[in-house]
Amino acid sequence: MSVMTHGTAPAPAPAAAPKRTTKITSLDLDAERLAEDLRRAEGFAYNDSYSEFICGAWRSCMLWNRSGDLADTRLEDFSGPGRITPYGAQLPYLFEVIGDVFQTESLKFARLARLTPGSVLVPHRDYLELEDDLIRIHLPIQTSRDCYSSEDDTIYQMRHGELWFLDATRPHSAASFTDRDRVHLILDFAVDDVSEVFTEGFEQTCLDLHGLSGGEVPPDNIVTRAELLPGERESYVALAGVLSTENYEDVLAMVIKKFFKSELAVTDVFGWFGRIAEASGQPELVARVRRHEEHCLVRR
Ligand code: YCP
Ligand code: CO
Repeated sequence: MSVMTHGTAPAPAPAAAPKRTTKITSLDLDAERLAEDLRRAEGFAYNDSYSEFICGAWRSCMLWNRSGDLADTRLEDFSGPGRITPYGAQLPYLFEVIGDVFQTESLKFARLARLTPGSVLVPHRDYLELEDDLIRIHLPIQTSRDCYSSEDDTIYQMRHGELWFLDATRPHSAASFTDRDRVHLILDFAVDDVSEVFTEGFEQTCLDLHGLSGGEVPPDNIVTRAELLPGERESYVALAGVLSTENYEDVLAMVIKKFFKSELAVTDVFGWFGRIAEASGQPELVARVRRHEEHCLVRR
């Protein structure tokens, strides 16, 4: 029976726990069963949706989505639970892990994402095109010490088997400097707080949820970068001399790679790239950079 009476102000909602990117725990993955799923997933057809956020290739396939149809490759608003796709059903081990760890009633999307060697993501914010933000979980299932992630101005590493909550509403990026695909399982849940995504069994055995809200990237996962040297920015701005429509993505990739290796702020990525475009004297490229920046970080 409802205790709400007409004219009574609703009780104030409890203050939402801060959402900060956090390592939740390390999963003890079964190497053989995971390898079997990864082998099967090598044969999947991946799509290039979201190529505007990529220099190189970040290819994904849906394991769970609105329709259960592999052709629905983008995040979208919908009500009710997500449905497993034929690819999701072909990965018995990952299916089991997902079911053991998460309350799948609120799971909207599950994807496998392959970041190919040498590729980088353009700093971007997710969910801008959706009505509501989702709760994003990452599980790296094939990665290396030469793969990096970023949030705001922090560079960090998500290591194999670590379960992460990502605040995908903040500017974030990734880079692969290795020679094989980085593969992550990426999950999106329609809940308000990350503490709501886990099964009770998992919470009891694996989690101290008190440490979770208000968490942050553990110092051990943070990567330190080289100090920016005098003259380096100018050397990059000199790429204005070669910038063209055809190598737009290549020059942007160079700036993003510099961000992962030297102490730039994330705002410097489009800052430096915009400066390169301006110095090139090509107004159409300046406008393209501004549109691109807005699409990635402000609105779409
Ligand atoms: C997403 N972030 O999660 C986006 C697009 C790169 C990563 C592609 O949908
Ligand atoms: Co993203």
